[in-house]
Amino acid sequence: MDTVQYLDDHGKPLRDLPLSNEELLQGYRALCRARQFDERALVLQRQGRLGVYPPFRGQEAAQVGVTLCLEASKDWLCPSYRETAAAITFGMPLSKLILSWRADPAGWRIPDSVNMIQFYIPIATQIPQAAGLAHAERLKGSGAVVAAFIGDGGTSEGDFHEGLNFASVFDAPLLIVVQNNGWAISVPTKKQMKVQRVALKAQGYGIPGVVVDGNDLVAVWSAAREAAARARNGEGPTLIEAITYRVAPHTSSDDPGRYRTEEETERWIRRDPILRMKNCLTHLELWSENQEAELTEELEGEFLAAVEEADQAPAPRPWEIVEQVYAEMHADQQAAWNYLRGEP
Ligand SMILES: Cc1ncc(C[n+]2csc(CCOP(=O)(O)OP(=O)(O)O)c2C)c(N)n1
Repeated sequence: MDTVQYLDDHGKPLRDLPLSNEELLQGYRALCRARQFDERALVLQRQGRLGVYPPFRGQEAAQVGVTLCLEASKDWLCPSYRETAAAITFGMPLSKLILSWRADPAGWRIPDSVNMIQFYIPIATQIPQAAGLAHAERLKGSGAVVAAFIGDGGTSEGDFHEGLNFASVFDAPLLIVVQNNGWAISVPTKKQMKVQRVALKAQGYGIPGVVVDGNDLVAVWSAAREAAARARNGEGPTLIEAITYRVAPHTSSDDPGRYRTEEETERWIRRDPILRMKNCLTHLELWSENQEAELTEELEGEFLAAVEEADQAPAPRPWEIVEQVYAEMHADQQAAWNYLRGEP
């Protein structure tokens, strides 16, 4: 299968780009904003100010490129734990995300203006839910699309199959974005599946499957935009496989040195999506080091303000942990909840 690519490994455009200069700049800023959060979040985690954190370094373009095609108050985002970059770009307040990765229930309450479902931790459970959500939007005739993210390992789960089949037969307006980052914790993709490309699995559901260079923001954005247009037009789901790499550990608790080589990681660091995009902008004479310095300062300020806001949030209370779990509680659950609240 061909891989959609617009930038070479150094960021030089290979052909005319399907994005305006404003979009290219918007995309680069969004990438930098995501990385700023990710780098700082790891520092907070090492200081004991976040819980376990799943970094996304290296995967920014695969997430940002898709999310920039969505409207936060109309479309839906169903992210796995790896998609903090998508959540940021979709409009989740940074302070909420900090609280969320602190396991503070206040972070799990998503603002009404952001149509995001909370990060899915059980692998692939987002796919049937996203398919149902997309089907519901189609029945309502809202014109909304749903983007669900999943990793390469997640495509081995039964939920992935059921969700894709359902979405396919009902022409649900769904984008299934598989970030193929080469690893499912310590399991390499070649031990996970016998097909060479995850996108080939789309044929089994009779839907289009597209392979994109996941470290090329322009490629991801344009493929996602086409898929979203098809979905809005009633033409059903598309599977987008974004080839990328998790430069960071699986989570802040992982030691990737135990299962992969430094050479492999170094190779991907040289294809860094942000560096490539910066080189692209520089090549097109759209970006300067002064602008870079200004942006860095702005993003640092934004992050520090978000940490301050999160730090000022009231301490979570024990009963909040189940507050958003049940629409209606069984009598036993209600009794346990009342007990936690200190009520008879
Ligand atoms: C149903 C389920 N099984 C197992 C796990 C434990 N687990 C957490 S992450 C992970 C690997 C997922 O790999 P992949 O889907 O490739 O996503 P990535 O972490 O690379 O983004 C596993 C097995 C889980 N969270 N949920």
